[in-house]
Amino acid sequence: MSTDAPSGRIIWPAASGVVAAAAFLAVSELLAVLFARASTPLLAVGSFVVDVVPRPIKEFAISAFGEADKPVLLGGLAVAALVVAAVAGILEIRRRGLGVLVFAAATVVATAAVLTRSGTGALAWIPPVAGGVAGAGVLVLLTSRLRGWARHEGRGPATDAAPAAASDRPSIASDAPQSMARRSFFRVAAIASVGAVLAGAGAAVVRAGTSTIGAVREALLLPSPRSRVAVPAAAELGIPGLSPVITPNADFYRVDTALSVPTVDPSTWRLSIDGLVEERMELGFDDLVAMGLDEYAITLTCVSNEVGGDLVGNAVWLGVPVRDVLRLARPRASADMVLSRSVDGFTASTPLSSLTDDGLDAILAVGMNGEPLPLEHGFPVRMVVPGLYGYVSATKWLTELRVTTFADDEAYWTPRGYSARAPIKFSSRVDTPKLGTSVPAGRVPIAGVAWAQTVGIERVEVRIDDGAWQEARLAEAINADTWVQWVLEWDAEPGTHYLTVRATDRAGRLQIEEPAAIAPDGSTGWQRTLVTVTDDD
Ligand SMILES: Nc1nc2c(c(=O)[nH]1)N[C@H]1C(S)=C(S)[C@@H](COP(=O)(O)O)O[C@H]1N2
Ligand SMILES: [Mo]
Repeated sequence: MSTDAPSGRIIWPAASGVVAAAAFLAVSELLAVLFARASTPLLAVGSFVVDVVPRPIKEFAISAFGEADKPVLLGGLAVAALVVAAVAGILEIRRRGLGVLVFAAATVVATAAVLTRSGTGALAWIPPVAGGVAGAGVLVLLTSRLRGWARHEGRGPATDAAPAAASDRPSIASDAPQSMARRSFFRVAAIASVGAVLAGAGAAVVRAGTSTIGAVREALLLPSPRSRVAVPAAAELGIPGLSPVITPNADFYRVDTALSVPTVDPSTWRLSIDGLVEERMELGFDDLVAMGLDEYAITLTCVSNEVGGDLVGNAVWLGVPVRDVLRLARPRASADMVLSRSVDGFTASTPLSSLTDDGLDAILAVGMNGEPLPLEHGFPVRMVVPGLYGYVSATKWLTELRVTTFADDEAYWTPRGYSARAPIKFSSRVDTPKLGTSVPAGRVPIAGVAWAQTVGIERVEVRIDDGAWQEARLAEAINADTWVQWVLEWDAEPGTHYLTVRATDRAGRLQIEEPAAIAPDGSTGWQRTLVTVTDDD
């Protein structure tokens, strides 16, 4: 029987490569539990890719996959790793050492990715290097078994080119050594695969068991706020399809560069306030909370929000004014910026005055809508600054406030095509009727939200087709830092209609009509949506 012989086959060498790669991943996962939580090669390489991909690709990923952009990236990397592994297996059987070279290269890439992550310890190189050694070892072992299998098929002496290149008809060499050699290959492959699965599962179990931050958060009891936000009943119009005035945590948009949500234990969390200050300071979580907590309603907006988009949300945050915290360290007069840093290396550049001006409620938040911050929204402490896009202000998993200058320091997004300073461009959005839906003729509420953080919305107007602008009814605003709901009752006539919406802020400025892309400092334009009105009755 030659149908299951390895000769001329690609399958078994490729499979050897894949099993070896599984050993690579499993061993590095397992060791990462001990030496460096963030240092599994796949995650580190993924994060590296996130940091280096050009802006248009990142924008495409966010718009095409939305919240699924991270799983898609990791899945894509896994597929790429699988292909490379298979190729390494095939190369190794063709020429001893070639496949090992591929594993060595992968080890170098993974180690570099791990070491360039922020917050990695001195031993972070161990998981990828040990994984690489394990993977290469398994590959060599499996390839030698494949050679043995080929040899016993009577291909003559195994050479480096043996199984794949051999094309003679099999000799009548006895079947026994051949099947023994074959069994030997499958035995090693099975042991390696089972070992990899066990090691990987073991790592996952240990991780789940020790990743208790979710439980720590559940158990965390924050003191009652000294003052609460009163959400007026008239702030909520209660129209079906209209965004609730307070966005529930589960529905709040999420944007960040973190492939795995950082786990930060409040009991060991430290915030350092350094740079251009008279006195460097360090605060623990209890110190921060002891400064006294108040509630603040603030609408957060992402610079990546297109006109009409949903990367905007409103929450009641619980926190401490940043100015009170900065005051402890006494910033020098020469400073004009605070570079806030996350445990995962993300940074944001915020004008110092946006944090210290008395009229502005820039806060270090520990709570969101009556709960401790959700893990993916920055637990245990994040910044929230009214009036600035998130990427220049809303650092999650905060660990450092570095008082500095725009001339001396730049933030994560600055060399990646976004402005160092980015006040929110005020905007308005239609929530209902939804774009492309149809509604029955008659009374139809056109409703949405509008925001102009720190200033407030004065007026929202809607135009149907090319008609006159009609003033919408505004709900009561919670404050000038939050969005406000609006509604216009419309006598909808059958046919298709264009709806256009625009806002005016309390400084008397009209929303910018000219469309602008999200880069470098936020989109502009008036949202225009198409609605079909059906003649039902
Ligand atoms: N650590 C960290 N903080 C971050 C980011 C990030 O990538 N990493 N992204 C910022 C951006 S671009 C925005 S719009 C807000 C989004 O906050 P959310 O995910 O809680 O809605 O977080 C900001 N804070
Ligand atoms: Mo953002």
